[in-house]
Amino acid sequence: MTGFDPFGGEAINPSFEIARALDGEIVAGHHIVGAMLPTEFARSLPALDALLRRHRPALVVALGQAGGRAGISLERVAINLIDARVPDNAGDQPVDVRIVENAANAYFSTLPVKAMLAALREADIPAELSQTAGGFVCNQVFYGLMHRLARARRRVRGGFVHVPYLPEQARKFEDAPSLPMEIMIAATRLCVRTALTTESDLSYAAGTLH
Ligand code: PCA
Repeated sequence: MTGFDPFGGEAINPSFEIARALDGEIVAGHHIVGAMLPTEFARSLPALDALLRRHRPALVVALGQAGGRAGISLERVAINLIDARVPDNAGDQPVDVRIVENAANAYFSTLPVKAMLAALREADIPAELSQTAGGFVCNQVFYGLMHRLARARRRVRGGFVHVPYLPEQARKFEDAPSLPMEIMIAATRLCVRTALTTESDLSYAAGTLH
C-alpha cells in the first residue's frame, strides 16, 4: 500500500497517513507494507519500482489525496497522459505528455471496484466509483503501476484509491468535504480485505484500452 507525501502547500497527506497506520497489519492472511511515494513526476515510479522489487506483493493498492471529493473514490481507469495543473514537489509541471511512450492509452484497475464499493456502502462509508484519477502524479503512479502489472509474469492485482481531505485540511476551504482519519483507515482496510477475498467481478476483466 502506498501513499504520497504532502503536496500543494499542505502539511499532511491523508493517503500516506493511512498507509503508515496500516503498515504491519495482517489482513486476510496478508501482511500489509505501507510506504510513501514522492509527489514528483520524476521520482514516483522509480520509488514504486524499488518497492515492487523488494516486497513482491500479492496486491497493490496505491492511495492519493483528492481534495474536494466527498467519499472514498475507487478509480477505474488510468490514462497514459500527464497534464499537471500545478507544479509537483520538485517544481515540475509537465503538460500534455505521455507517461510511457508507445504504450496503451489506458488501463483498467484490476481491483474488484464494484465489490469494494458495495462493502464500503454496507459499512456506511461514503464511497463512489471514479472514471478519472486526474492528470497529476496520482494518475501517473496508477498508470505506471498497471503497466508494470500487465507485463509481470505473476498475476498481481492492483489499482488506485483517492481519499478526501482530513477535517483539519478541509477547514481552510469553505465547504470542502472531508472524512475523519479513523474512517479512512477502516475504509482502506475494508478495500484490501475485499480485494484479497473477492475472486472476480466485471472489473477483473483486466486489460488495456487502445
Ligand atoms: N494526490 C495527487 C498527487 C499526490 C496526491 O496525494 C493527485 O491526485 O495526483
